[in-house]
Amino acid sequence: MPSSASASADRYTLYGAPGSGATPIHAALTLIGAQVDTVDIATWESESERDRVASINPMRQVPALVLPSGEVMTESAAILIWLGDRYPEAGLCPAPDHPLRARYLRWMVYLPAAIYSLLWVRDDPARLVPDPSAQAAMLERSAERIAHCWHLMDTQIDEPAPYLLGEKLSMLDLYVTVMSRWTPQRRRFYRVAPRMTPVVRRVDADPRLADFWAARFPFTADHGAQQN
Ligand SMILES: N[C@@H](CCC(=O)N[C@@H](CS)C(=O)NCC(=O)O)C(=O)O
Repeated sequence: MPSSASASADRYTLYGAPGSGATPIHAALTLIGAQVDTVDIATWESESERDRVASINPMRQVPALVLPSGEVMTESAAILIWLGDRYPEAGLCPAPDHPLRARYLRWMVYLPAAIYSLLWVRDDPARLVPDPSAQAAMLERSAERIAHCWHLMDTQIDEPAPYLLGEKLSMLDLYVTVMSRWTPQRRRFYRVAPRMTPVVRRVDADPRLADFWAARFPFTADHGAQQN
């Protein structure tokens, strides 16, 4: 996957944190070969962390990406789609007129709509469920819902060959690989999404991303690459 001259001249600032929704974006920029300055803010940990990103993203969330033009972009799927289109030579998405484009957009939007949005509910349960005694049920049910959404995707996606959209690794593979390490984590994902399992393991083991994973989202016993 060659990096073009224009890609290596482009410089981005990525607000995120290791393991956050900034991770697939950072992985994509690594494959693209663009320069990335990172600002690590673990928004899910505290109000004071969220305050740190408020001037960049009034939603007080990461990821947020400052583009070479100076414009700020938020929304992980939109950023990944935009980067894929901006650097076609990286081959990380089907072109707008490609037969796989509809499938690509469908699943790129499904992930934040059906799954990622539930993380906000879980990150600080008191925001929606003030009664502490009710929070455990909400956490359990939202984890079940996420697992079910992975299962529904798994049953509808074509048999991966070898990636989710066929021969080429795409933004969709990067997105699923990172999100499948979040709650309810890989052990559960492997059970509910057996067709996508070899894909995420393949992306975990991609030699072009080995240094990146080690530095920005090291594998652990809870969501590691080797876990069954
Ligand atoms: N729709 C956003 C969701 C971003 C999001 O939920 N980010 C998490 C971190 S991975 C966050 O900042 N959470 C802070 C909070 O719970 O308010 C996207 O797709 O980028």
